[in-house]
Amino acid sequence: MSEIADRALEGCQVSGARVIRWLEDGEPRGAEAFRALYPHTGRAHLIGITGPPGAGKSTLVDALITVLRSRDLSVAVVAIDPTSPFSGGAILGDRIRMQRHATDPGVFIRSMATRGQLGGLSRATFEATGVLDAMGYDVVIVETVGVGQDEIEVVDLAHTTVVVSVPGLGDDVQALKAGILEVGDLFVINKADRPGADDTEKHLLAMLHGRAPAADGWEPTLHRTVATSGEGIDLLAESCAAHRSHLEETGALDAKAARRAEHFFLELLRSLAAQRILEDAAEDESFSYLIASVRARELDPYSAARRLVGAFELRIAKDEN
Ligand SMILES: Nc1nc2c(ncn2[C@@H]2O[C@H](COP(=O)(O)OP(=O)(O)OP(=O)(O)O)[C@@H](O)[C@H]2O)c(=O)[nH]1
Ligand SMILES: [Mg+2]
Repeated sequence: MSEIADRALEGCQVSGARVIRWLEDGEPRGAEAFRALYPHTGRAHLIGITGPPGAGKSTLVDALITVLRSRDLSVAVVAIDPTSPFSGGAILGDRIRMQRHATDPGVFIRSMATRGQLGGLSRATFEATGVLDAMGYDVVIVETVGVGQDEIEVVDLAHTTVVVSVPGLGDDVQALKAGILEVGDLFVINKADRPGADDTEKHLLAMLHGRAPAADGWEPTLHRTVATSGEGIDLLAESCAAHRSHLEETGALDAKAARRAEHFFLELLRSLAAQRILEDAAEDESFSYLIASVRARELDPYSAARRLVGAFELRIAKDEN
């Protein structure tokens, strides 16, 4: 087993961070370390937290860390910044907001910029959370801004999904995408110290009422929090733990884990297969001819893609003979 994986398994944060970086960069030694770590995953409680920009998600995570630490649980956080082209703005903000936990060895915070990520957001997140899980963290939190399908997918792949909204903006609840409402297990109205929390709660309840009941029978819970003061965070942490127990008791946890593993496998397969075919095609001058034909509308993209895959299959068959 690779030495670095060994150290990550012992909880070494420097080693864990290095493996995550290798995986992000698509380095083969990242995959090698992951192979050693993977059998040790499956223990952590994975919590996804999402909501509109500025809803107080990072502040909420920071407060949640405090509560979880007081219960002697170790916590890792993956904060995903979907928009910033460089690892600037929001990432720096997250680091500062969670700074007071920086020296606590039971807390590990990673920020991830996902632009240009090979294989997409969910693959990068799966890998990072897998490493953190294997490192032995009791709780692994993923924070994403709830803006796109990718982000919804990421939180949906967690065990427990927390959807954060805020009072004030009348349309805020509507601004939460329908898809996000569907995947939420716990709903939080943060900044409950601001006016309008009652209205937001009414809106949310109405929307949740119209939702199809969860297959595992979980009734979504609604929480009011003031992340900046820690108000309501204890109950939120309790509800997260209750949801995890519910998943365990109903067998839904195993089903979720299976779905997660399959999702990652298929995504990886898609990206590796595409990569392989493209590498193969790059050595062939007919590739640029195909692109030119599509551009000139002499050939449609479907036929071009099929031809490319067909040519790849032919070459494979030839190599085998
Ligand atoms: N009044 C009030 N302000 C809050 C509360 N929670 C967070 N804030 C403030 O809201 C601002 C945004 O907080 P963040 O935690 O960065 O929000 P975020 O959702 O992580 O933001 P992004 O990651 O950029 O989308 C900060 O100035 C916080 O201090 C709250 O409960 N009440
Ligand atoms: Mg944030």
